[in-house]
Amino acid sequence: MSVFLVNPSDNSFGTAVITPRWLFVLAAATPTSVGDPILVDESLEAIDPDRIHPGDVVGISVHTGNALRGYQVGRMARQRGAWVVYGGIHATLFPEEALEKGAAHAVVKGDGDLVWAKVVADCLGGQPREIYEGGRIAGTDFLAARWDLMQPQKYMWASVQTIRGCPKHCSFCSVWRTDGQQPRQRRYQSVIDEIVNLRRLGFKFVALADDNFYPVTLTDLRLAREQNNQAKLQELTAIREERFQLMEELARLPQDMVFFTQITMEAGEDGDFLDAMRKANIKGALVGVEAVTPEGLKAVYKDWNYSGDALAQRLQTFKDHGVHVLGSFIFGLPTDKPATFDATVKMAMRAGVTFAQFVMMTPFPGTVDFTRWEKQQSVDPAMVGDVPITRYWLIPWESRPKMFTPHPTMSSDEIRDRTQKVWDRFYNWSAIWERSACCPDVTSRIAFIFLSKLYRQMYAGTGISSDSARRRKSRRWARWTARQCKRLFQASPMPELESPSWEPAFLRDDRRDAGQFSVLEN
Ligand code: B12
Ligand code: SF4
Repeated sequence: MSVFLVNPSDNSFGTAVITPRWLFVLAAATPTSVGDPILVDESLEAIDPDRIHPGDVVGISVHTGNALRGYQVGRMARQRGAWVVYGGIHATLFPEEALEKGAAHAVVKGDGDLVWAKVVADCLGGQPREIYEGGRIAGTDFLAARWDLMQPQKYMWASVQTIRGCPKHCSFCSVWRTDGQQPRQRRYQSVIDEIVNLRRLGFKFVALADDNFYPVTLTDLRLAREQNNQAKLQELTAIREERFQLMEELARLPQDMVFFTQITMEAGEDGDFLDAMRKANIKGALVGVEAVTPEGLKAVYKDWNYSGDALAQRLQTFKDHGVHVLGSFIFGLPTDKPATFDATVKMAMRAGVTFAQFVMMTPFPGTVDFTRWEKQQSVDPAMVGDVPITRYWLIPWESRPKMFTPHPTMSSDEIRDRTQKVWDRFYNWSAIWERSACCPDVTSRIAFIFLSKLYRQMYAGTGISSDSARRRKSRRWARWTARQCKRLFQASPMPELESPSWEPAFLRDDRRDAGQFSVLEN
């Protein structure tokens, strides 16, 4: 029998931007007794059903966007006699749905690092449970990924996680509810070992796939001090110190390495942290700006963010410290007006953000926004065919609306149209050319231009090219650009690169094979 791990996707580009980390972590969690698992990333290539045989174990990860495709794969695998197991954020939130629509034998809720070995053993024993609680494991238990099973020539960026959880509570985000508000830091030695491993393979671009790389703000420290809460102060200081330790170690890695992460805007007031990031070669960060007006920020429970001139200044600070910003903006908030679109793109350009994404307000399950919307809909639920709109991920793509929550003054088409125009304006040739001036030489300037166009093509999914001919053409273009970009990201492997030697206390933990683990409650 074989263990398959499948990352479902409707779109296969042959090349992908970032490695889906869960695939390689679950590979590491697979008991050695069953051999290496077979990894299938459908964003590269769709799964071939003939490879699945009776008795195989098929692990499928679903987030809300790929749940429908995931369920298709699961039904196919079960029909072929395999054990079907789901995990990932969507399965954690809707385990019954995976059992019913995805033909699951079992669903893992929460982290899979430690519980997966038990699930595989139970399947092989013929008696899997329906639900497994993977829980929120301690940072010291996070597994390093099995990069030896990756096809390096297929990905531009690798992904390594250094921390899970986020102390904030934004209304549109599920992270603080599923991953918890208590930051769980991985041991920095384990992070560095994994990155060294990736550089040996020829990866110099690594995304730090963290919810929030800056879990302790200066304000948090000040408040703990003012409240004379010594225990809290000690805890926060320890987390912060470990962040700095990690960055010091990153700074010792080969200097051609480039890291990218996700961070809150508050880091903009912490010059020491930004300087440490620059030294660590963390050259860019996704910053959730969300809205450029105070009303918009209040609507998403993010009024600790800046707006207006202060916002432009704050974002500029990142750049001044050598950290490029990928600004993330949301459109479709109840407070948005037609003028908001123009104000947002102008702000993005004025604030000097290097990349930007403009996403349409989507109520993701597990968020405050989703709960509120589901409650509103419970009275007289809107339906698309026989699916309630609050289960929009089950609606086939062709008939799925592009926006789900009605806006008080603008139609969905108007919001989509205006959002698309903002993407076009931010990523027009002359704007990209101007921004590319941040590159040190001609080659990197060309890389920057390609990457900007690819980013726009892959992520501006507001659906304006709704007819299939235009969609096909746009996919062909994205495929071609992705291939060119891949070349720009390639580095020569450094097989001789050595890991620092760590103290003996830092040992590889093999408790997973024994099925023993502890779960944090928070
Ligand atoms: C890094 C990241 C990205 C990166 C990289 C994506 C990639 N290729 O990997 C980028 C920036 C590209 C990205 C894009 C988007 N992302 Co994102 N992303 C993340 C983030 C921060 C970390 C994901 C990660 O790699 N974690 C590390 C791995 C090891 O953890 P994991 O995936 O949770 O897997 C563990 C468990 O879930 C479990 N598990 C997972 N799968 C399986 C399967 C089995 C069988 C088992 C047993 C267990 C199991 O075990 C794993 C190990 O413990 C998460 C936040 C989060 N906390 O999940 C958001 C998150 C997944 N993203 C989210 C969203 C919304 C998006 C976008 C739609 C944003 C946008 N508007 O464009 C796009 C969609 C892109 C796409 N088509 O997939 C949401 C998803 C919400 C939802 N309900 O689906 C999340 C949860 C963040 C949020 N704000 O709520 N993302
Ligand atoms: S959007 Fe970012 S800052 Fe807000 S809760 Fe989610 S991870 Fe934290």
